[in-house]
Amino acid sequence: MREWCRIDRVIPLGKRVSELALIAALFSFLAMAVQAGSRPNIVFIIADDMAWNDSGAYGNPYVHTPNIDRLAQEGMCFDQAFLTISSCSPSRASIITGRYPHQTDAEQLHWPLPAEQLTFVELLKASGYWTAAAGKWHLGGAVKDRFDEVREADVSGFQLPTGEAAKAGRIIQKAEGDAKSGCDQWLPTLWARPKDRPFFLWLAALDPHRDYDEGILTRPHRPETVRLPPYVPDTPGTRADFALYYDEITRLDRFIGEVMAELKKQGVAGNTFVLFISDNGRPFPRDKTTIYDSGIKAPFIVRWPSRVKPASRCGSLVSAVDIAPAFLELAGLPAPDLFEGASFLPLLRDPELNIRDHVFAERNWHDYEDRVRAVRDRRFKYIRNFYPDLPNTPPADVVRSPSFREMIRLRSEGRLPSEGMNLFIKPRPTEELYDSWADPHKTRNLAGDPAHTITLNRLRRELARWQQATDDTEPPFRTLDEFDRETGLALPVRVRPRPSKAQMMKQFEKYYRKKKRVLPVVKDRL
Ligand SMILES: [Ca+2]
Repeated sequence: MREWCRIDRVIPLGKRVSELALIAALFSFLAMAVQAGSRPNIVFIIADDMAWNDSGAYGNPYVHTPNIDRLAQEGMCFDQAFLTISSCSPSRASIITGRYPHQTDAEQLHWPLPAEQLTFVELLKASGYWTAAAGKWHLGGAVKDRFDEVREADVSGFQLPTGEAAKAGRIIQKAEGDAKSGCDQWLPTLWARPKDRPFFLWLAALDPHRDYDEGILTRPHRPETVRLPPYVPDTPGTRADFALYYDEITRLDRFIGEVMAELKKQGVAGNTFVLFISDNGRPFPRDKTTIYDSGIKAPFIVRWPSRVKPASRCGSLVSAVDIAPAFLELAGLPAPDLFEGASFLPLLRDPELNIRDHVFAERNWHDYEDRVRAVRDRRFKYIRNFYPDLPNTPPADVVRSPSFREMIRLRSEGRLPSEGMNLFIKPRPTEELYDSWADPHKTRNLAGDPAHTITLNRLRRELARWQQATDDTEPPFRTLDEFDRETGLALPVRVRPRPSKAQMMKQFEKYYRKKKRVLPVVKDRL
């Protein structure tokens, strides 16, 4: 079965679809030979912008997450699981293709995943699984048909409008009640599944993505009892912002509980593999979009009764690209060589095993231009800033947030602590090195410390090797910022839906050619 996988690497993209049709036929034949029910169902639950450690299961006693905590009590918590990027749609594109974002042609926020990309979903589907997605979609229209059914949530609650309406800087929320969570179609999707086939569900929340409403819980979190990282100033405004973020985590938690109860009610909880993760870090300054651990470390909980020891933990490194091969392995299918990761299923049997020595991550344009790469082993993280002339601006929704407005105010008063000033400094250092054991919040850059030269050189080599192996080359053009870096308000260049990578590259070529006639150094100045 490995031979056809190798062929995939050399097939021109346009031909890949027809080759896949052949593969699909083979898997359909395979499916006929497999008794329904002998393969586990797979339920993949993905939070939107939830920090890895904002649940009871990961040691935050202030967020009310009884159902996430129950998942952990019944399954295995991974303590070293990392995403490949801290940005919504590229993170999902990476998970569903089993590849790094820059290999998907969807590495920038809102770039649609092109039809030529292979996903694990179509392989599950071709092998006999019923496949459905419910909630946040965010992958564009070209790959929707990889699922049997897609129930897409309304995203007006966190998308600024474009054109004239954008000038007010306000979101126009159309969804109401539970629909704001993005989870209201999870149960109906489960009710609608065919009962004679194994199923795969991609359940994607909008919670706890901004904007936040007050009063979504009858017992809301209190600002006095939130846990702030050292780089967020402790003020009533930042505490109130964190409490509303916690409220949305608790709303998401309720829907997770409902799904688990429904699986039990349908009598399939015992043969269903559940994986819960988040797509990127917390929507607060120095978290979301960064590739510090606060941006790319993910909650990662597996529940699979009889196979996973209850209340177990795994400290081995796992990457988001290890998910696709694991799901295929559950279905008895081989992972194509196109997929970059390794199945993490062996860790369920033995959490002490090592399936990888390093994880890799990238940061690309997300509202604002940037290009950063990182490699991390169990202890050290090395970061390379390719555009050090740009500041470490958080995403636009965070720039508009009460927490960042507080930081702007304190900066203007000369009272912002040095940990917070990291977001405004330019130029940034070209290289950063952190010791995760001594400095979990990544605030002490060791790149210039002679005591760590050997580690620095080792990780430099690892990053260069990965970039070469995955064909990670510098783009010919910088992408324009679509929001103001101080106010978070949209700039005229922003349009939605955002064009594809191919379309934007053509536009940029024209833009830079025209600009260069009058301003030869425009590329360097952006
Ligand atoms: Ca997200």
